[in-house]
Amino acid sequence: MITLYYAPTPNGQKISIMLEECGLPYETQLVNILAGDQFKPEFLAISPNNKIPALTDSDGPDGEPISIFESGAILIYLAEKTGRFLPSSPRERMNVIQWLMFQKASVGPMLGQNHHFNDYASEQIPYAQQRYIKETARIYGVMDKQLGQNEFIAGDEYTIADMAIFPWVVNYKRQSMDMANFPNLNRWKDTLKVRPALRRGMDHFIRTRQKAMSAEEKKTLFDVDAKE
Ligand SMILES: N[C@@H](CCC(=O)N[C@@H](CS)C(=O)NCC(=O)O)C(=O)O
Repeated sequence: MITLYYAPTPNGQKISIMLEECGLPYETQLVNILAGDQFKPEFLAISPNNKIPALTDSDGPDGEPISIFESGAILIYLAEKTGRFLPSSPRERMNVIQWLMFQKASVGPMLGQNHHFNDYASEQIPYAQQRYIKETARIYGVMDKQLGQNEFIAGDEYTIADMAIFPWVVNYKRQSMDMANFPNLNRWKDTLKVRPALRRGMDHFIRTRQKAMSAEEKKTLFDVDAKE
């Protein structure tokens, strides 16, 4: 059995999308990152960086159990397990992996900082707010250009790289992005959002997501020193 350690955030949704797209049976273990579940020893044993998502599979390689953290690694694992959404030819496979790495190194971290300084931070820091809005626009521009020449982010097939990026781009309003400036990215977003499996993945436990964080929850999530 596959167990997904999950919270309904973009990094969690990447994996619920992939599991739904593959039709794999799985159970979900909710990790309440606002209450500090990610710091519990039993969770740190499978996710030492105290972040969701993580995944365990009782039927891993050679039939032995495996546990994995980092969403990119989990997506590659599931793609290899099922033979889906990651081409097998070396050139095409590397193309998908480079766009997946781009998501992990640029889209997630920079858009995450955009959310942090423009939404969660209790202080207004204009330099940081603008820095991450500009960086978001630059990254949207990179994707828009790529999608001007390709149907999907890594070519003409829907892959794990698209699944990794989609849950971030649907937050474009929160990131102060105007999709009219990114018509190819907008076309891609609108094509993907009607996929039933992607919708199920995006909606997975979405009702448990709260609208606003309390001061105590912000301290749990952002004030690392407070936990020492
Ligand atoms: N690089 C990680 C990032 C995961 C991540 O940032 N997860 C956030 C939620 S979206 C989290 O669990 N935060 C809890 C914390 O930082 O304490 C991945 O791609 O899996």
